[in-house]
Amino acid sequence: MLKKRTTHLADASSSAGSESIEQADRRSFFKKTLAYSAGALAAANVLSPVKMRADDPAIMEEKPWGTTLGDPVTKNRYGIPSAYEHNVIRRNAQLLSSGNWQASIAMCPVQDMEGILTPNGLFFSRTHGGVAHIDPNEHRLMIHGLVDKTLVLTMDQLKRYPSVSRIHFIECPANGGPEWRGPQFNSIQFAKGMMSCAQWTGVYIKDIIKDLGLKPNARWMLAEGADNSHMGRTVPIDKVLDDAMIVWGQNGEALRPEQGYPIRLLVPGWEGNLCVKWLCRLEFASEPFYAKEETAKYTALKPSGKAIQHFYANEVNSVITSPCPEKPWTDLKKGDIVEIEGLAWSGMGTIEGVDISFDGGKNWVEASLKGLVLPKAWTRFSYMYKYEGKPLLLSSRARDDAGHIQPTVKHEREVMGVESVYHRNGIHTWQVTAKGEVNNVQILS
Ligand SMILES: Nc1nc2c(c(=O)[nH]1)N[C@H]1C(S)=C(S)[C@@H](COP(=O)(O)O)O[C@H]1N2
Ligand SMILES: [Mo]
Repeated sequence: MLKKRTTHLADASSSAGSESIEQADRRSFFKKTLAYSAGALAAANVLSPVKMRADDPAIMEEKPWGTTLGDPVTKNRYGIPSAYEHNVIRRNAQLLSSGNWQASIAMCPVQDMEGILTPNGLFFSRTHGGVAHIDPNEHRLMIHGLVDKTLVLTMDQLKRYPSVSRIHFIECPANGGPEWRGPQFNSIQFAKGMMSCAQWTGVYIKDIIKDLGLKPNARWMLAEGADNSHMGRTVPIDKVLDDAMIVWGQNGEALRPEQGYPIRLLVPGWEGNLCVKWLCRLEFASEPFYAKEETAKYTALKPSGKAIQHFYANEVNSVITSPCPEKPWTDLKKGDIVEIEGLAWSGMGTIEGVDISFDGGKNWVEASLKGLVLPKAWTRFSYMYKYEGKPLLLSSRARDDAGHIQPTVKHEREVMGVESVYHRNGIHTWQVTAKGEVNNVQILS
């Protein structure tokens, strides 16, 4: 009986035939990884022995919050985070600012994010002419050009279209851009903080178009902002009719002024600069054209001196958020079980898997994806690791369901050189020292 079953199994696997060895290996490898993780958890401690003192004042003493009344519920009409979280803030760097704080960027504290949604007060903020504060009653959206019916909408009229809510990241294509020539910041916030992820509520432009009618020669859509920069961007019509949205809601409330209140364009997965904030005009046209030539679009400079002109989707990418320079492992003891966590994202699809390397990319193990796994959204990954107090080169490598995988830094440099600013998605590595400190490094071999 047993023999027969064994034979049967062998037959089944050989008859699968076309299944690649790599896949089969990956599967059995994955099983082993799971077994290890579970075993490690049973055998070791997530926390090293915790010393408790009977006279610990945190246990023994009455605290003011337990002996006096708290605030009345009427105190904070709009709630704010605990005062003890005062370090969890957006940060800006002189290096990323062209000499003033209006044409600048405030980076998201990626190291402090929980789950996949960025709280609105911490969403990264990039402005070319400062944050506009628009009175929605005085704001209109004009839709014109190659449409059958021109419209000028009030905000109330726009919101009469059936709304949808979608979770998507926005990433400036310059995220990590200062680091083409090598690490610049010993910080995840500065190295990777030009991105955030939110649940956006608004209307698909294709649904408005059903109402307006599009002329057959409409190939491009210009979007213009009402802020001081009057930023204009053009988006190809296929993307517009696929999943571009006009949004007014962000994580359950109105957009924040920093995100373009009262409305912005959302072009899921594509360069953040296309997501025009304080949106006031959409024009459909047969040719790509730009409100201001110099702010028209980002291009990618190649070693040949030529630039890639139309370069829209943010490529598959990932970064380990714990540990990172801001969240080192200096408190760990040998034998501790620790969770390695990170974020992966792709503007071209859904994250399919993330691998982790402890030796700078020579060997890889598969992490597990945690929580919601959605297209063009931050995806959290996790790996339980037994800390050994050894130096590590800790890297993550994501792949998406469109078949893309992150390149090595070496490969990326071979193809793109180091002169570009945009679209860096090479494998990111943290050096973990024997003491558990974490440094930003690049592996060039
Ligand atoms: N009107 C307007 N829209 C804009 C910008 C701007 O300066 N003005 N900055 C763009 C850039 S470069 C990026 S990366 C994203 C950033 O979106 P966020 O500030 O909500 O993070 O907004 C884009 N939309
Ligand atoms: Mo940007």
